[in-house]
Amino acid sequence: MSRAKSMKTSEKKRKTSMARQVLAFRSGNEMAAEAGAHINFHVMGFFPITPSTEVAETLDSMKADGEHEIRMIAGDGEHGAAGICYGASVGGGRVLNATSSQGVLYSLEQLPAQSGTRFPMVLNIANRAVSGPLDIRGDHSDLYFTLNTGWIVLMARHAQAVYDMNFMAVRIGEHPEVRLPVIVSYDGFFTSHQKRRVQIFDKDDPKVKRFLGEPDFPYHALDPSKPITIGPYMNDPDLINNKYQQHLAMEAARKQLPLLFKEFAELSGRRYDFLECYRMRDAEVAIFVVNSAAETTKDVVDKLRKEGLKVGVVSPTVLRPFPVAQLQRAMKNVKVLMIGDRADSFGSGGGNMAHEVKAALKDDPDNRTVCINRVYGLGGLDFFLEDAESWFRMALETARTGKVKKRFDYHGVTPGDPKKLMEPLLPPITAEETRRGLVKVHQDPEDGRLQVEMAPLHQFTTVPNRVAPGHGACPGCGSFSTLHQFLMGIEGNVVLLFQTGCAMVVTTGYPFTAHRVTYLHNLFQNGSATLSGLVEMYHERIKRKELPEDLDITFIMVTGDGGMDIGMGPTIGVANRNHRMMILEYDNQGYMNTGAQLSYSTPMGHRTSTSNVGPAQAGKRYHHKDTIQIMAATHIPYVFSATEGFPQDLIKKAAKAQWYANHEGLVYGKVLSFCPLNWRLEDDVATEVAQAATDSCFFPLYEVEKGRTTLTYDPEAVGRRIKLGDYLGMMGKTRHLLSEENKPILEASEIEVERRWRRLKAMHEHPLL
Ligand SMILES: Cc1ncc(C[n+]2csc(CCOP(=O)(O)OP(=O)(O)O)c2C)c(N)n1
Ligand code: SF4
Ligand SMILES: [Mg+2]
Repeated sequence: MSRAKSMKTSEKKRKTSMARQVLAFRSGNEMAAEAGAHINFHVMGFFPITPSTEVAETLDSMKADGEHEIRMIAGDGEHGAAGICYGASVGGGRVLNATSSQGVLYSLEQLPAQSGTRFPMVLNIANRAVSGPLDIRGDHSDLYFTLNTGWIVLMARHAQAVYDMNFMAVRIGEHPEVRLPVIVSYDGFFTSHQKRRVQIFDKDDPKVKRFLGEPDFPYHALDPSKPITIGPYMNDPDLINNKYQQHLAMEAARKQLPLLFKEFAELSGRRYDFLECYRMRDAEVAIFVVNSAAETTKDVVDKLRKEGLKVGVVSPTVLRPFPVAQLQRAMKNVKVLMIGDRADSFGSGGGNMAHEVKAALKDDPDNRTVCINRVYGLGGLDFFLEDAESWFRMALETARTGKVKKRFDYHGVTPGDPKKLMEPLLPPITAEETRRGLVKVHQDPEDGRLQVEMAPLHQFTTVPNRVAPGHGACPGCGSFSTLHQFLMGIEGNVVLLFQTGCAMVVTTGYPFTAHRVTYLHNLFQNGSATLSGLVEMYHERIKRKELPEDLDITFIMVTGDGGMDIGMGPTIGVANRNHRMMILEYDNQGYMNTGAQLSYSTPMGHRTSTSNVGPAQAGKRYHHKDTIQIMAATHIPYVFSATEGFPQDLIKKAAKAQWYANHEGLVYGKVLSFCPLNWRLEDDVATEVAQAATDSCFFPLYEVEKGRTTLTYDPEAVGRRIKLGDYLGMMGKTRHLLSEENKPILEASEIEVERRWRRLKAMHEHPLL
């Protein structure tokens, strides 16, 4: 047979062993979801965080359309989501998760437990900068934290690779000699959100199923005939052996990956290797960069090659196990290597990639490559062609002169002007401006409860708003009207702490702030603990006479309903310690800031981006969390609910809240907060909708003062009770619940609302309940 004919035959053979594929146009997140749906993982535990949220959203929407069977479980935070994933994986099935940034850090503790007990799963990380300050764009500071967790780390430079790596992640993780969990890491926004032309396997092609095989766990927690102990207490001398076995598993992965890459190439026609080397064969100067920046750098290589310059790019496809031998081979002729790090390892004199690459080259006695390291692109700062070119020119100059000007530096830093001082655009609100005597609070000497005398409502319009106008909230957003109404009832100095959410994000885009009083943001879930620390410092410094005794500050944490999911633990801690502060939750029934995912306060049947409506699903599956009752059960002095539909009631409760927070301890209040964007209705109907929520008894107005429950408005007593359906019919997100097919959901919601309402009425009537 001629050589040409034999090549044709092997090409044909290769093609016939390939799975059928279709051309599509998808982003990296969508590709992670496509792969997830095809693999049909048993369970996905997740928690929304930009820029990875879309993976769960897309899968949820596919689930609503009946396209896969993955059991989708929304965690209470990433720590919970990672726990759900771990629990599911010890059950012997396939498990998926996706997260970014703080989500990686908040689940970090779970990752070594997963790898240390050798239960495989797949975690997609759309890389994003870690706080603080909060930045939602991409760098590799989250990824670097995972490098010591014992997970295999696969890198996806583009959307196609995200898809491909998810299939390979299942296989390498479940290999009997490996049995390790796997991270698939891709750049936030650049890869997660940009759509590309991609290939997707035909779901009915049995070759893909054959490639994936069936999960075959040698042990799991769901076989009562073979009881096993998972996660025993283990000290020396065993732990070191456990870690050694993990090391051996990584080394086994190192051996198995090339075989897997080959097998995948036969299935898909796409070949991967540990390192992607672009025009490296004779390169004398090279750049080492991770993920999407490598794609940009390739264009610059082509340009410089036209000038006759011997340059190339190296980018790892696998970070764990680190491709040491491949790197040593790739650097054989390279005189100068510029290593780009999209995160710093502060104080170590370089980024993690620089240290690892240098360590790998040091072990090659023949290697003479000079390494330069630049930290670049932090917080999503773009890496342009010009940046890559300037690195090449610097490396070429080093190769020519043999002199390195600066081995380690930052690239893309803009020095500030120390003489330029920030002037506030609006003056601060002074305590005197807010002390207008419009509310008077007296304590009843008999039962210790409070009476509030209030001036007519119109007089409160004179109270200045502590949050300046011009912030970035949607028109009609209820969080600011309710917050302003609430603060009208609070006199004197206030310090505000916002947990992460819409209200936080839209008021403080650096260098601007809408806050005219002192404001603090820490993390999404840790606000109550943070504020309790500040409150105690305030009292301690007053006690030590470092601050004036009459400073009179009221401390208020503002949180969304999502913040009361992920932050429930620290909040209960603050309640148990009974710090003198208050927590105001604006409940807009979802994680609006990240694109309207379900929160535990989202009621049953409501449509969100992770509780979609389709032929196979009708919104959220379970009832809303009763946060007010949870907080009442902690026996703090004062708990209340309110809405902007009843402003007098809200302001009165604010005045009581201030008194209790300053005299007795923690106050918690929940205000129903209108979100026209995600509730899908006009932006000027907040009052009607809020009133309907209360009149349908879905959102009763009441307070629990020193353990005594009082309804502050009873729609039945004033003849205003309406049906739950009348309230739900007002909003686009719930209108589907009025259809004939969704009648059972509406009826279940009515029963639950009625049950909670009757219980409250009984508590109102009986002081001991
Ligand atoms: C540990 C962690 N997980 C996830 C996020 C992403 N995140 C920021 S705000 C938010 C939703 C906030 O919801 P909510 O508290 O209800 O406030 P809203 O946006 O609705 O105003 C999420 C999921 C984060 N910042 N940190
Ligand atoms: S999405 Fe909703 S909660 Fe967020 S700013 Fe817009 S209206 Fe307000
Ligand atoms: Mg919310």
